[in-house]
Amino acid sequence: MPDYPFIPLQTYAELPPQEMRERLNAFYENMQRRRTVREFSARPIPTGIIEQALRVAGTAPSGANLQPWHFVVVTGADTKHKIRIAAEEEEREFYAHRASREWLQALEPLGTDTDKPFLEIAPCLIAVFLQKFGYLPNGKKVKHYYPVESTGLATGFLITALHQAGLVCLTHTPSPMRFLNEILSRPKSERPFLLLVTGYPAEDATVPDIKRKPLEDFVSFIDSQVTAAR
Ligand code: IYR
Repeated sequence: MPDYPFIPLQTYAELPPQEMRERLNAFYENMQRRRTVREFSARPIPTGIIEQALRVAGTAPSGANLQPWHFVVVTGADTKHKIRIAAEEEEREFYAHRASREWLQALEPLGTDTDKPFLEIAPCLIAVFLQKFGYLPNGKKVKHYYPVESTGLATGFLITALHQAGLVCLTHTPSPMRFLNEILSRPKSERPFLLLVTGYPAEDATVPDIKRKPLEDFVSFIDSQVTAAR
């Protein structure tokens, strides 16, 4: 393992409580506007935006800092077409046979089906791969720790960054999605994790009127210290 020197925490900046609140409120206001979108415009994404959003993804914490992820950015019509054909094939199998009745019922409010036109319409598909193993600069093979959690975190950072940039995305999970390894020439050791469809929403895009749980429904405070006013 590489031997790192320890350096002062120069990047940290404490905020006064009022600024904490203001910044966080503004961030929440922005984040609560994020919606998963399934109808995309074909408009291209301005230069450099995807790269910068991916840099944000790369700042996520990871097990033993091994950064067990790989992202493939797809913008070409031919590759998008191949992905659509393969994904729709899997989805036909999913909706007709693989999904349980219960699962299909859970998906009903979202109105999803086997047709995935967005895979060709959207200007950019980002395939996220998870690496169970990696290689050190000296070529030595190393096991990755918590690759699922780490890749999930990096993907969350990416979704947040794309939203921050004013783009929308769809967290698409054709299942199984091994076809992505073949189409995108990724090694077998990498597991396709998610296909992030991204771009601008279609002008007439609609989304289901679903609600997010209020705080009380997903958080419990055992000790009130964290919320103590000061
Ligand atoms: N992969 C399928 C089904 C699907 C599954 C879940 I969980 C969703 O939240 C949405 C869809 C599809 O993409 O249609």
